[in-house]
Amino acid sequence: MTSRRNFIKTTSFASAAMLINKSTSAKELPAEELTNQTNKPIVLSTWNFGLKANEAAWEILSKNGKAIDAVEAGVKIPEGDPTERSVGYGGRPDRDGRVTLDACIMDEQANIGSVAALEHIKHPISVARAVMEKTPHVMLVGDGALQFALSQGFKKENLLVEDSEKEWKEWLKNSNYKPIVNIENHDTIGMIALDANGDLSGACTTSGMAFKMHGRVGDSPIIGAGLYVDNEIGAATATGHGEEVIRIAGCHLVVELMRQGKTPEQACIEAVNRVVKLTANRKKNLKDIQVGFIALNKKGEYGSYCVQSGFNYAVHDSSGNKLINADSHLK
Ligand code: SD4
Repeated sequence: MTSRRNFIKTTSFASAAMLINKSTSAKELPAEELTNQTNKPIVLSTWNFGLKANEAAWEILSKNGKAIDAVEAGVKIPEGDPTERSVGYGGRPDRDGRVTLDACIMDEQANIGSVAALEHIKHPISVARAVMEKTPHVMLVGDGALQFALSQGFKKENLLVEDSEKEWKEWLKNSNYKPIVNIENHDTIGMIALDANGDLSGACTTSGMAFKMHGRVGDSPIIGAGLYVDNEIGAATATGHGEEVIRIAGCHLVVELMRQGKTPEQACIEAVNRVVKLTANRKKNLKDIQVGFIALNKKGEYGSYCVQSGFNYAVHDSSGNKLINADSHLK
């Protein structure tokens, strides 16, 4: 297999060893003992901006904080950054010039909350969390989600920044909706974490595909598609063309594959293979599609896979914070 995978194995073994006993080096421990250890805490998130997001999550995880608090704090970093043009404030608008946001969150007890097509609120992930904690429901959309957010004290703001507005006006000249693979790069942030207590949680937030139809909802706020957590098994999150992730109930599939004994990377590979197969069956061009998964299991082992090269993700554990290029089906 690739040297990257070996690198991953080496680093997770090394961190496991550090957790076992600070004065014992990895070499002194028998391999079976190392593999029985859990690499925790650990947090993974999609794309380059995952590095900064991981730092915020690590602040909480490294102090024995809860994974659910870590993932919310982590994804709020790109949400609040107007220069990140695919998440939260500063996100690209739909074809009507409206910034509509999708987000969801899931904790170790299978509590879930989600918002879709939410406008004017900078941190949709926190609204999703409020849906989870303060309503009898799991998902609120559009105006209802906005009304709920306002009732909870969230501030109504203009999220359309100048650069996004300019791009949208440029796009209007041809109004051709054809997302170009990896051009919408650095988009959705999906984050999954295992805390020091051994609990898993995840969060996912995005402004969705740029210039989508008004009202279009992608995979990111859909539990089971853009995110799934099973505290007995593992967690997964997705990025890329949401329609394709929804088609295979992607993240639920990845977690179920881990339940069947697959490693996180094997599970991501098999889920991507499903996308590849369905795309061929539907006689669509795979070159027009990007889907990437990242996954983490209960032992703190992780992996990823995507359709096209160019997808990366950030991992922070006790050995540090690093960016990893995901292996891809198309090279
Ligand atoms: C969506 N999955 O709305 C998101 C966008 C994304 O790479 O991740 N694009 O379909």
